[in-house]
Amino acid sequence: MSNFKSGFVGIIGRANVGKSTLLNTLIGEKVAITSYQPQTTRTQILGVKTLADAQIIFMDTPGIHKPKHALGSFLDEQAISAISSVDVILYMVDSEYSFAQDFVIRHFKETKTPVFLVINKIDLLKSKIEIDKIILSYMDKHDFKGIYPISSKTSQNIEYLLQDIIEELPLGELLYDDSVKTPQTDFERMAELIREKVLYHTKEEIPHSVAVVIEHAGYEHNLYVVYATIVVERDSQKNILIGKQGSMLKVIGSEARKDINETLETQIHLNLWVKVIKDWRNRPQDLKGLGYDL
Ligand SMILES: Nc1nc2c(ncn2[C@@H]2O[C@H](COP(=O)(O)OP(=O)(O)OP(=O)(O)O)[C@@H](O)[C@H]2O)c(=O)[nH]1
Ligand SMILES: [Mg+2]
Repeated sequence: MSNFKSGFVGIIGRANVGKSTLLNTLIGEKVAITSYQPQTTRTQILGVKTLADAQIIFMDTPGIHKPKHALGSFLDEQAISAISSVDVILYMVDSEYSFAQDFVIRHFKETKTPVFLVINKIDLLKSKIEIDKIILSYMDKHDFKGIYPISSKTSQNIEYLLQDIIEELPLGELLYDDSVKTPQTDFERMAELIREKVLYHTKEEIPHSVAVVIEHAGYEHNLYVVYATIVVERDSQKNILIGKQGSMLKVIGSEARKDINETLETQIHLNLWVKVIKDWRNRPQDLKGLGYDL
């Protein structure tokens, strides 16, 4: 009998703790976008890691927060639903604490799934005492299967975490072809990479008000041209995104094209447009059209 193992691992936690960065470090490729802005991830994003003895499917989720609109509730549902369908839960925290986390921990009591407490960003901590303090503050919250101080950025302790995850997985077959790193389509990945550049170049409300749709793509002469629309909620946001004489959109487009070409190992030409759909985050019908499938 084969000893091969396979299974699902959910990465959940508050926004901005580094869940998507961990996913990318584990997979060794940018399968999820990341940013210094909270609420970057908007859907469940799968990353597939195939080793000689196991295949692990990691599920990155949106940061859990107090929902203020339809998109917000959708994000929380995406994160919470991951808990019930995985073999291992990675509950990620960093050096901060908020009551939203107690709300999440309550869900762990309702499941038999092992929960690993993953303390990320230890590269930012000055001493081991600081790590111990965080560990102590979580000890009485739940009977965690293991506690892992890591750095998604420097890869510290990642290998050790990976080995313990494999221990918990059931025996099973390959679920994805061993060459697959993520089941996302190229269009989905391109839209996300464009949104990532918007997040890095805008502030305040704009990052949360943006969605990106790939309208179509195809060869024009010898060039593969991708047409994408950045959707915002207000005219003022559209103006900011376009910038003086189109300067902002130019920077976003140029960085997105470079990253798409590098990440997807392709050669595209990118055509970007900006469009206003008033209040789309509160309209379930529009959410669906923008890739957030309710
Ligand atoms: N110093 C340090 N920074 C990190 C580490 N991991 C992530 N970050 C940074 O933390 C910020 C948030 O990272 P993300 O991976 O986007 O966080 P997330 O938890 O996926 O956030 P949401 O998708 O908004 O829920 C980014 O600026 C990352 O570069 C780490 O181990 N060390
Ligand atoms: Mg994320």
